[in-house]
Amino acid sequence: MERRFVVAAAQLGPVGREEPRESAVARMCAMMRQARARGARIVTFPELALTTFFPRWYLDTPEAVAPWFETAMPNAAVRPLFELSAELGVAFHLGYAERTPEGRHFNTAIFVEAGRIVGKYRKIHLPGHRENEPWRAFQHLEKRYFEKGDLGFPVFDGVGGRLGMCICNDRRWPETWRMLGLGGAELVMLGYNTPLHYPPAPEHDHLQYFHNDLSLQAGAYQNGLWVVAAAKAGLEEGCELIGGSAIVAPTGEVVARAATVGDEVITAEIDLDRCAEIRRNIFNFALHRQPQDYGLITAPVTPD
Ligand code: ING
Repeated sequence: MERRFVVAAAQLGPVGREEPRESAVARMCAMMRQARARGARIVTFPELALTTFFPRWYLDTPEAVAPWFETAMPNAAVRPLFELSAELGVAFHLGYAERTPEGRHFNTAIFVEAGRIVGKYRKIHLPGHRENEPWRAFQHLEKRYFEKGDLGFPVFDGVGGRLGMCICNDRRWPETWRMLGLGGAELVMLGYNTPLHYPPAPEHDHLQYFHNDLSLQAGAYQNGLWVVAAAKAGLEEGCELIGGSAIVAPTGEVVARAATVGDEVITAEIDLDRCAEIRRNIFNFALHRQPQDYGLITAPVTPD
């Protein structure tokens, strides 16, 4: 399969608390058509793309939490996206809240090609907190609603290359990118829901777009891989989420960027063989890495 092709990030504007999944899916189908019209072979949708970002609220009963999770994938609400993907020949990444048959809960992303799930990832770096913290303008209770992912950082074959995924906060951790790079990923897809306001350090609010770029560009450059990142953006249930969806080259250059905080498709032609410019030279892991000196990186976490 051709190693040069067009990729797309489909940024979603706000998804309201009462907005049915079918509505979010219809918006994503419209963007998949737009992406296809521009020749895209892959489209990346955001984290938790089917619903509003519910971890912003303290939900204190299982009955209040359950409606936010998918108990099957695909399911009736999402099937139109799978069918359109197969019809158009466009593969896609989708983030959603997963409840397993055993009753475990994960912040999950899948990669679908030709109507089949060929890759799955469960978020490992869960930000925020576990208990209600009323001092905050809004909560960030991912540690309450999700378990840490248990699938590692998979790298899998797709659209003629080696693909990987991560989710939102994962992008801030260099270990995420290095694991995917060591796994041979040439293209990493991710979604995010990032509030502009960060209650523990409001003096950093003005840096949220910068930190998004910094994380994506460093991850791409230091591991010689392409990055396609899609935001859920805009004023969602009173919480301003950043946009800044972007496509980043293995050199760290941003080659496409969203200009709005609404539904917006961005595209770029990428060449997977360009990863070699970095992976054969400056970040040639076999030649230059010194893992015997990095012991602290995988030492068990010691409480502060
Ligand atoms: N959201 C945010 C993120 O890591 C956050 C949480 C926001 C952390 C701002 C630090 C600063 O982008 C998710 N969903 O991880």
